[in-house]
Amino acid sequence: MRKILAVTLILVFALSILGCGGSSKPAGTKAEYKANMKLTNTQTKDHPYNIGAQKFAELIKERTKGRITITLYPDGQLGKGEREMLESLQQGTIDIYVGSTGPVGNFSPTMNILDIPFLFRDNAHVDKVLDGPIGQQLLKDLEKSNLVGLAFWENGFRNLTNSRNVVKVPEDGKGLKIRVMENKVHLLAWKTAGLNPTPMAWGEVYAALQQKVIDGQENPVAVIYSSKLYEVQKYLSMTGHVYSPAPIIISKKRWDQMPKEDQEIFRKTALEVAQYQRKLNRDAEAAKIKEMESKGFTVTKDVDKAAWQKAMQPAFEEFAKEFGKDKINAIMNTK
Ligand code: EAX
Repeated sequence: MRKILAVTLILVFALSILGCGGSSKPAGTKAEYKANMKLTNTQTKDHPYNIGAQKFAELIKERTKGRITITLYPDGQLGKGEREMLESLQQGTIDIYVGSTGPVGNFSPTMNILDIPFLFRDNAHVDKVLDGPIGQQLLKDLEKSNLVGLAFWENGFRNLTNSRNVVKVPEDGKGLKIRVMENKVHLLAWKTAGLNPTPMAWGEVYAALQQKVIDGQENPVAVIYSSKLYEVQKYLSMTGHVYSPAPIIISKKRWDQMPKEDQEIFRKTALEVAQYQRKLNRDAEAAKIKEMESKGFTVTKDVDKAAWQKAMQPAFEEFAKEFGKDKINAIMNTK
């Protein structure tokens, strides 16, 4: 009996710690609603995700007059990978996520369309699509999975790195064992191009590269630089094969507790920070490449993108079947 009581007390105590701030019922008015929220991502604190997150936390605190505070947990402190983090959002144990769309497609399948290779021409094209009706609908679709999409920040155009040889055309990458995100679009595209892709949570990638369990991986310059992948990789190919948006997503459990006015503040602020965060990411890329080159990283800029597109053609046909040629064209033809 005593044991049961003790266990119950421990459980109640643990739950009260885990339960974080805020009430569980919808708050009646803005003035009553107080919360401390947890915002997480897999990347280091210098990655543009976290710089955007700092700005977001600052503005939210200011605009809610200190009623809502946000604590940042970068560097995978709350989960090894992005899929795991999204599960915690669904359960309501983490409030806010910033990360690639990669694993999001496992929760909200329409999002996978954005991970199709060579879909976007450039940054201006990206902004038009993500901030326009197509992007807004994809964020809306998340709600069916108990996730609320606020805006698209960014990770950036992804590039291939490896430790074996310079890669310009698909033949150079033949059989290369690379880590990909837990995303079936990426998996199929690389397989079709003749590489040997294997899905893995981000938190395991550095060690896997170091121990040569894999030869390579692909990510935007922001990630390659901040996670110091040049220490365990020799070659960077500027393939720019996929653009990785980074939706900022809030748990629907938390969202439904918030008064309308605070929801508005969150949406508006997330969108404002999106402009700031994308710009700082883009402006920093060239200097990061230069710095990595000076550390002995071999950077190949003259990648034959047409050859990669050709090699991935059978995969594109699969994607057209799955997502609809009209939907893919609507993105590609956005001017
Ligand atoms: O979202 O897992 C990945 O490769 C992601 O691009 C990265 O963690 C940032």
